[in-house]
Amino acid sequence: MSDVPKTHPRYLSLTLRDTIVAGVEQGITSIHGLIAHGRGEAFDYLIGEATQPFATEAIRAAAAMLRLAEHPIISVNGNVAALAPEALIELGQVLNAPLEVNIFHTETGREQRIREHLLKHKARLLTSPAKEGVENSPDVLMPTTEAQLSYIDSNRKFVHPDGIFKADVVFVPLEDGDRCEALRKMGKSVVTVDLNPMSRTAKQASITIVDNVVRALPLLCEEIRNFSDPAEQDTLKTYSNEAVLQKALRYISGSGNGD
Ligand code: PTJ
Repeated sequence: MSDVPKTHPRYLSLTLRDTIVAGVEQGITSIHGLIAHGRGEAFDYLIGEATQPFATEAIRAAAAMLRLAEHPIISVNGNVAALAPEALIELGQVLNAPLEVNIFHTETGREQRIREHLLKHKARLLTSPAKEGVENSPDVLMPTTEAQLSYIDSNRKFVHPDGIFKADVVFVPLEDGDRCEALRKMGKSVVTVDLNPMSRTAKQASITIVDNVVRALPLLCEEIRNFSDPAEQDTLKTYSNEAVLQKALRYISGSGNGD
């Protein structure tokens, strides 16, 4: 880790940079992930590096969609694995859903290293006193050649038959647009977290949370934990991803307060 002092006004952002660089050094994050992170940083700056009302609205709808899913799945790439491993495990626990490693840039051993990284954090979380009583611990599924997604040619097409292939709702933070489109064409719902409200993924997902994944994931876990009202189903019926993205764009352009 670098020696950024805690008093530095951009301490949190710089710490995240350290985390993603460490991910590359550990062979978890692709070198291309640094570029993706930089793009994210620029948009995070534009939304005030804070969870805005358009993100809170999306998180509420995402919690309902994921809770009401029959077979939810959490897709994990090299960036999110480095940035938020514990929150991913917690999300798997609160949803009782497996995690599935799925990466775009093929590199020998990276999928396995991501799996081991997640399992290490799962072990840590399960033995942490604060988390005592959490019984269900998510599996970490790996891609296979047995099941393949249609409409996509990249490495992302290789999936697990009991995971992404079977899922009705797929949670895919920091996604690239191609797979999001393929999943939608296959009739699946997609929940994503993407700081860029103009990305192809943001536009094509069923629900896009325009926020940093490190802030959004704990809030999503909390919202799912507190989910009890079946009336939330109605929220989903009227939810418009496009309208929420417009709120984010208005906020960024200075013509809206995010609500
Ligand atoms: O590990 P791999 O091989 O699967 O590769 C993962 C990356 C992220 C490199 C790959 O999926 C990729 O190239 O993604 P893109 O097309 O660059 O898209 C990443 C999107 O995530 C961009 O729209 C960024 O603005 C956004 N983003 C970056 N960092 C964050 C983020 N969104 C939320 N939280 C972040 N921390």
